[in-house]
Amino acid sequence: MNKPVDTAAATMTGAEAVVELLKAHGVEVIFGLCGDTSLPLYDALARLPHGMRHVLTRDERHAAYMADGYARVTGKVGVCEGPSGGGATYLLPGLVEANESSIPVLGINTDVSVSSRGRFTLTELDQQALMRPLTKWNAVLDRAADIPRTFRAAFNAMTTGRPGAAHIALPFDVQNAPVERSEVWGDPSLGSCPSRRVAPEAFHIELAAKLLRSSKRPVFICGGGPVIAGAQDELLELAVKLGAPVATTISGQGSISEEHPLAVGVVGSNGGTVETRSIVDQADLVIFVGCRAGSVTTERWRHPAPGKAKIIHIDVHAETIGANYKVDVPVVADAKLALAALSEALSDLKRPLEASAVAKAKAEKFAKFNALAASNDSPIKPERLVAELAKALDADAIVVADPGTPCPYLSAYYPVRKAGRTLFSNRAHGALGYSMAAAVGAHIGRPSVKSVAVMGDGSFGMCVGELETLVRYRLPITMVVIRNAVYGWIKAGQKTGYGGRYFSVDFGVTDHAKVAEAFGVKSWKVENPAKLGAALKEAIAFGGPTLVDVACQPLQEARAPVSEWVA
Ligand SMILES: Cc1ncc(C[n+]2csc(CCOP(=O)(O)OP(=O)(O)O)c2C)c(N)n1
Repeated sequence: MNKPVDTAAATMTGAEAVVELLKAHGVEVIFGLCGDTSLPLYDALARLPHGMRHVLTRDERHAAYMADGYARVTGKVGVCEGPSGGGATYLLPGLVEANESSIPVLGINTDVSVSSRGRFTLTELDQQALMRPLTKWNAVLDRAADIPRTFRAAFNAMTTGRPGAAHIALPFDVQNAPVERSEVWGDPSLGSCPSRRVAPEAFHIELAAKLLRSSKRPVFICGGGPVIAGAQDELLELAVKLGAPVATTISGQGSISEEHPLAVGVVGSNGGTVETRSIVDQADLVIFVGCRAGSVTTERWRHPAPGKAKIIHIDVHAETIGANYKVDVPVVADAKLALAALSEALSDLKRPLEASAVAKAKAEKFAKFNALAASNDSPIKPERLVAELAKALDADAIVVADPGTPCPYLSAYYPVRKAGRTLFSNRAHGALGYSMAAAVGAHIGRPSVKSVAVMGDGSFGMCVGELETLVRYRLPITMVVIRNAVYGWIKAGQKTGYGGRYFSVDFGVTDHAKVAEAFGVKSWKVENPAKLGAALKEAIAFGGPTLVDVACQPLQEARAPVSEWVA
């Protein structure tokens, strides 16, 4: 029988305080998996009238990826939880991905009692040390009185400055100890990102505006920052004013509609092409916006070539600026405020919308793509799959791409037809097996649109257990599995960089459709390219989880969109 909650009492338990604090920060959903040390927390979730939904997963890794996908499409903090020991080590991959991708995700692991520490207690683990290098902020609670301020600090850290992940370890006895009810309060504005915007310094805006006026061929390269900051309108206004092309990283897709005449598409060694690279090479000024200018985006810091173009770098995280390029003007600020301030400073400027170089680059890029996308070859070419997916999905649909074939091909050629987050990938660590769970989170965050996960068979092997979760909640998510029986991306690297000396990259063929059917997922198996479009459309229209197993050309035999296989 449920134990009644005494709301008149001056204290509540630590576990009850945790539930109240999540609610107070606007949390609507928690993804997680139960354990011995989590029993008080689960009991508080069962008893309190909090209104939050708990999504029970089959693996903590996927609970964290779900929280990540949810946070990416809503801008809200994604929350995941698991028990001590293995629960913490399994939650970790999702937390580190979110943290490095600047996505606000809170991981909570319950823990052995404070009073049991150092006594060879089952599952004891130094969660403080484990999570410290992987999260923006983390704490292990030693006493219940610290619960309220610890949760408030975690939400503050996740949604201010550069967003990131936070982790809290919640010992068993701390969950049962009393907390003053009057201390249990939260600020709901800290529940979404960015909760506090940092304005740029006027001096740097003046300098940047001067440089923009004098430049002849400015080019924007947008990372994840503009989408996280909701700066799409401000970016478009400034780009149009300058007549400047807008390129993006993979995480930056959605900064601008890729159908806009100034939108270049993705640049870099994963999703970029020689044509999109040429636009960067023509620039006399590059404006990095919310972008780390990392190895993939810049093809190992060669495009733009150091010293060739002047650099304006806008980022909310001061340390990012200048980490990779000598910067002419640093602008430490929220992307939305910085771009708006630049537009204001250039309010008199109206350059003609000269987009012929972008149009030429896009035409050349898509001429090559379209020729391959029309191929009736079997196994099916990745280009054909991307084209059929684009035809089957509307502009609002969310597509999550795993590493391997999906990420570079989708980011290069799948048309992001609207500004905002509709296509994404786990670009920080690129761990295989992300897309299925991230699509679950995305669906829960934005249930009115279709969510699709595209994965290789390598990725499928790393997330297959989660199919049961999709069936249990009847989630209308479509999974597309690229069947090629190989870790293709790596085999392609062995081909291009190591003289085709293939070593330990091939594995056996799995009938993914049959596996999925065994879980209760409606499935299709496609070998014939002529049947692919219809299968995708049926799967997408079905009201529950679906999977399409597609026999695809292995990456080492395909024409890659990428310029090289080196990250
Ligand atoms: C957890 C993890 N282990 C290893 C890798 C290294 N890796 C990158 S791509 C890739 C191959 C992907 O194979 P698959 O999912 O079958 O897709 P394909 O490349 O064949 O399209 C591997 C092993 C990784 N990204 N993540």
